[in-house]
Amino acid sequence: MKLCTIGLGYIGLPTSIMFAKHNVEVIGVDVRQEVIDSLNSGQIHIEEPGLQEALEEVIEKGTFKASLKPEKANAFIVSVPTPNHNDEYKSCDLSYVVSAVKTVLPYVEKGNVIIVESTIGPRSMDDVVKPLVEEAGFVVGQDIFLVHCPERVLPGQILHELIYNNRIVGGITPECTEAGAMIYSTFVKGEIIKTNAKAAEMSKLMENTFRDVNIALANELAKVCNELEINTLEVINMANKHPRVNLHTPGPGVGGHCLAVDPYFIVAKAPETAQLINLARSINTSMPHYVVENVNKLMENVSGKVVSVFGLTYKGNVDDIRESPAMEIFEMLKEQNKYEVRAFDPHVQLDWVIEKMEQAVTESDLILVLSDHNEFKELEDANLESMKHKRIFDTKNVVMSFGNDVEYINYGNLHE
Ligand code: SAJ
Repeated sequence: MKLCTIGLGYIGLPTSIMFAKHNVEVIGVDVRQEVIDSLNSGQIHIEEPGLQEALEEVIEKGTFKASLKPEKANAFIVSVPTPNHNDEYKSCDLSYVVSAVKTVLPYVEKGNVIIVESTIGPRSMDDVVKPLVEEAGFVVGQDIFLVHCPERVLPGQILHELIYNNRIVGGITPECTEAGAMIYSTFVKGEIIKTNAKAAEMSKLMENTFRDVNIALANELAKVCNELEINTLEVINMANKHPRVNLHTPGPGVGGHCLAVDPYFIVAKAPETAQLINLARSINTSMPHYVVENVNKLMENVSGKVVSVFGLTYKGNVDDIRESPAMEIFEMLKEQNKYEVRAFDPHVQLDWVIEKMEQAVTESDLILVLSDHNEFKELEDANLESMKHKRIFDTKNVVMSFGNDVEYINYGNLHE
């Protein structure tokens, strides 16, 4: 089988490499020349455990090639970004998907399968993508098999989850579904769940919305507990011992290109009805302000001047700073013009990010932890002696050890 993938980002690249590992001939297409050059020379451009070795393996095998142009293939997978539109309800911007489908259509032949993996608003396949394929003169379900197969892998565990997660395959017709399922059976060991395109779209959105709403609940409870001088984290741990309770973890806000984006796709399609989903979004987007407010309080009572931000990424052990609440907090603190704000993140290579932890903490009045990187778990030997005020505000509850004379603050004891 020959496969042509469009979009070599956080999902498209691991997916392409996974097929190539399983002896499928893969042409990976991207519009960024530097990404093509880097991949063809055997170097990945994103951080994901195991991916570099996997790329080297498929280049060695000769089953993967990156290119600016698509080629004829048996199947095409579209894995491009779907940001929010800048409209009232932040609806799904399908322009990259539309453009990717239009790019491949000249290469498509009867019998081919077109799969959209990008997360899309409800009904996008039926109302937008299908008409594009029909306009090109194909009968969907007879000539061309059109499928939505949403990606549902967790950054940081992508290579494992690609194989072992269950996979939802939603065709425009049952024939399309069968064709899509056949393709993923190349490497998927989880269950392949067959459905229609609309249900597949909605399932992906429901999953991320479930998580976003639950995190909003945890964030709201953290604020309430803080107001009432109750240790939230202790209570969440206790409550979670109930057999049917699974409270999520409060944090500095919800980031990434999924949870902070996808729930709006539902809201935009049913704004009158999707009240809770919309409210959850606004609770989560309020968290960076809440963190900044509390930093100001903490700094006020030591007359501090230097804040050392630990972690800029949207979550731990990844290098992704897209839609990152940590970045938002960092910017907000800087804009206030009250403190010298330093950024330290071992996963982010930018020239204004401090490389050495010692340098980031010297003369500092507060370490503000915003991402749960493994490197932040043990700060015992981090030379915190050089800090002016030895204090840590850990919004991710990740720091496990920090030395005796350090004041440690998290959402549990923020009120004290
Ligand atoms: N977060 C919290 N508290 C929690 C859990 C997460 O504040 O209890 C925050 C994280 O710090 C981060 C954000 O939420 O800022 C999202 O992180 P995440 O680990 O929950 O999820 P993502 O965005 O990395 O990946 C999600 C996953 N979806 C679900 O778990 C339902 C993944 O399976 C999807 O494939 C991915 O979205 C996607 O691409 O849509």
